[in-house]
Amino acid sequence: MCKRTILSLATVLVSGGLAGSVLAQPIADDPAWLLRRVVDVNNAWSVHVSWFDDAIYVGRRSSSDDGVYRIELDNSLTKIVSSSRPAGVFADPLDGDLYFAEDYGGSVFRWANPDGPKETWVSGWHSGDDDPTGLAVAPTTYTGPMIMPGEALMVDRGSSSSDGVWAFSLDTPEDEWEVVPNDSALVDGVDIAISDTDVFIADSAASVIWILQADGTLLELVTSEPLSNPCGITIDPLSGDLIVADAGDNRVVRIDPLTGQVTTLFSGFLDLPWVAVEISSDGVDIVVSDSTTDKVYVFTLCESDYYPYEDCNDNGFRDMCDIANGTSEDVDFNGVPDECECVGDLDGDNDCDQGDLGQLLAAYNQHDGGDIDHDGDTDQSDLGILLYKYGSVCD
Ligand SMILES: [Ca+2]
Ligand SMILES: [Ca+2]
Ligand SMILES: [Ca+2]
Ligand SMILES: [Ca+2]
Repeated sequence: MCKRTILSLATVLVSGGLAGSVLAQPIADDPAWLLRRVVDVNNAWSVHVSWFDDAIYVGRRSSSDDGVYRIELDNSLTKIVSSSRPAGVFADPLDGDLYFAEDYGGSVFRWANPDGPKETWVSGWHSGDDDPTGLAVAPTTYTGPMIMPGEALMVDRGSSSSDGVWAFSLDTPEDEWEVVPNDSALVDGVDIAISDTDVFIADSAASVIWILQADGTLLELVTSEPLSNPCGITIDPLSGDLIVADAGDNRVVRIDPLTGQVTTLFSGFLDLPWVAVEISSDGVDIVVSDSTTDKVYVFTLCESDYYPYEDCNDNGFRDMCDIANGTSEDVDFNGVPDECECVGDLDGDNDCDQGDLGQLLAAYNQHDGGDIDHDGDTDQSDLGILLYKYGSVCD
């Protein structure tokens, strides 16, 4: 099946789950990706995917229930900690402690994983008003300028006062030092990302991605096309590319940091806030928040180039996408496309026939000897699957 067909199926699938919604859905312009999950989050603001345990966090802002929330697998929200208008959020990849910025109050806080409490981690950066916004931690493999692996950076957007970039320790509170001073080229830095070799800053008002230099100055990343209000930035761990939320054009783009080549990944958002985009440690999930649709979107990498062992039917797409978009059936709900297994073959002779039916009926309401749908019992649902597959012979 061609990529275009897969994409349109995916669009139908996601739209179908949102019947009655009057708000437009974003789309994956890049056919390697699929919009897999849509989560309702009132006043969704900054997002983060923990590299400690893969949990998705979202800051809710300008609501009566501001705070940092975890999005559970069933799309429900668990409030982790109250926070007044949270900006950037990240989890320490080594222990899962949460750090989050409050730009109005001017401090960065820590919530020790898993039970807290909320404690002021760094306050009083500049003299006067501070506006900490985006946060990032240097990976253990970091060899770039200004900080050491495991140390963090904060970009202060300044608003009407001093701006800049500050480093801080994740081990010791109130241990911060200035990295980019107020008189730099920064206009309105709102998010920051750290690769193995470089630090990148999304400057929304300047419409520029800056690269931090070893002397604390900033070099513009020249891009193949203009950006319009870059408000979120993260780094694809698979390719090393920058993933940037470009709020002016309501899209998320991929940027090659070596060539500046820009390609659109996703588009059709309504309002991308600060720190609107993050990526999982395995590079297969990109999470995007939209503060007008009140949604968090999870896009999943479907092309199997980086994960060929997740493509049992060898069609070039990860099997979870084949199942999600309807390319493959998974009537036994085991996450494996049914063409890759022999569904209903209880007696192991590579078909689904009378022998299997007999085994199922012998186990019916007794034990799990006929449990085809993997829910621990042998019942009507298993019988239905067997009858659906009855007569099939596997390769
Ligand atoms: Ca596949
Ligand atoms: Ca299956
Ligand atoms: Ca059989
Ligand atoms: Ca069952």
